[in-house]
Amino acid sequence: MKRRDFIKLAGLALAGAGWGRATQAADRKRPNFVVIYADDLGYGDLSCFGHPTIRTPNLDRMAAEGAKLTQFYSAASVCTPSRAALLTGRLPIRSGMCSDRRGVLFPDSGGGIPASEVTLAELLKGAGYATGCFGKWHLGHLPPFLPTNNGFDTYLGIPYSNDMDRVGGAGRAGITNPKVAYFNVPLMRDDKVIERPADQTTITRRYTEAAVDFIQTHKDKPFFVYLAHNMPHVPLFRSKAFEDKSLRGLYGDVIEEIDWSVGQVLEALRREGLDKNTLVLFSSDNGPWLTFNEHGGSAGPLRDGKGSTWEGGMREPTIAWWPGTIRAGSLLTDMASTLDVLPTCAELAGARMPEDRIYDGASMVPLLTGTGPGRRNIMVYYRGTQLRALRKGPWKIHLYTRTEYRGQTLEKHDPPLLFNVEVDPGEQYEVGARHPDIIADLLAEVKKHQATVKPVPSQLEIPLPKA
Ligand SMILES: [Ca+2]
Repeated sequence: MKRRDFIKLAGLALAGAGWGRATQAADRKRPNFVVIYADDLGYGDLSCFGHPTIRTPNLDRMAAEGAKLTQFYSAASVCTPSRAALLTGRLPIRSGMCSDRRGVLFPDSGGGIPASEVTLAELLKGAGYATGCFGKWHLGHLPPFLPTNNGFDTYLGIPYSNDMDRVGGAGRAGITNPKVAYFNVPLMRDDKVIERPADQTTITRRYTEAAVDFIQTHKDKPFFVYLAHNMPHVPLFRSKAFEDKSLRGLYGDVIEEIDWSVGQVLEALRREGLDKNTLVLFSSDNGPWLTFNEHGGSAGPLRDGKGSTWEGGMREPTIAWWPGTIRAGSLLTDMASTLDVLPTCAELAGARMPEDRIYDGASMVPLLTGTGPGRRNIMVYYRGTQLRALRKGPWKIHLYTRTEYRGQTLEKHDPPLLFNVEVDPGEQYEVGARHPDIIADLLAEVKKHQATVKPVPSQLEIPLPKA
């Protein structure tokens, strides 16, 4: 089904369900959604997740008023597939938004999110929501793939990573030392470039102001805000007000500005009286970029980071906030994933999910509202198109491992490595020899999952069309 037809159909379905001419009173009953997505933030980089020197009072308050999710996964360990999974509710292998040759989309990429995918924004727009995207997109920078052609009413942001379009300074020093290189990345409003290079020192602040402005403008109807910061992906930038403030140095400054941003958004919701009717979710697209040493973050107790299918690559520091609905101070240890966000929002918005495709998640409404357990018992860990690990309950097998970005070779494990990631979240103690039955059970789950996968052409390998 084409997207536009889907939006029309979704609108009709809603009309049938009584939402079509929803009064403002009825509309107010449907919650707003705000998804705040950091870039390369590690599991251990917030005070409320144990960082000893980074101060995040706003996120700490958000967690105290809401719920901390300690076993929440991104569906990939790098940017493009992770974002595709969040916005489609489907594993990137189903949409072609992953590749073994190129981990993510680049400025010389000609592909992007396929028109056949139904994004969360399209689903909610079809249900009458106002939709705004502020920040990093990374699902294709050519016109058909931009946010405003994928369900968002408006967009302000850098369409890919902030270390792309580099001018000068080869190698790592070129990324971490602003004196030797700069990044000629565009800042776009809707489908137009409005600034190039984007001034990244003010980027976190400007995304925040745009998101707050959108909330104020759309306070009388349901809205979806996707605030996807470009930070703390290297190169690191922060505004004047945050320079040299954090005990953690430059990286800490950057996180503390993101924390300020979260405070601004939550304060805007309180000010407009929307706090009791808005679900806010904070998470990160993948783990810390460890190869950048002190410019990269920390996965805390978890093993490894960005690019890896060890826990530190994909388990993210996640907070859900909805005063009056999510019990304040909850600690939710059930497994969940960005793949569950679309089904959650669909249920709460009364939007019907398309039935012609496989979804890889389930609604988190019971978990978040305390009315039932989490519905996720299995998580699969892909790198590109390769399934490298699978978790079922507390058990995780690794079929392949590789510490990414450090020149290690891929290791195949036969029999697979086995860890109990609840007893041993740091994946330090391999226990396969003691549990051949558990390995056999998880291998059966691998087979079952793989039988559902029909690989599609990779969007990440399509070159830019010649001008
Ligand atoms: Ca990332």
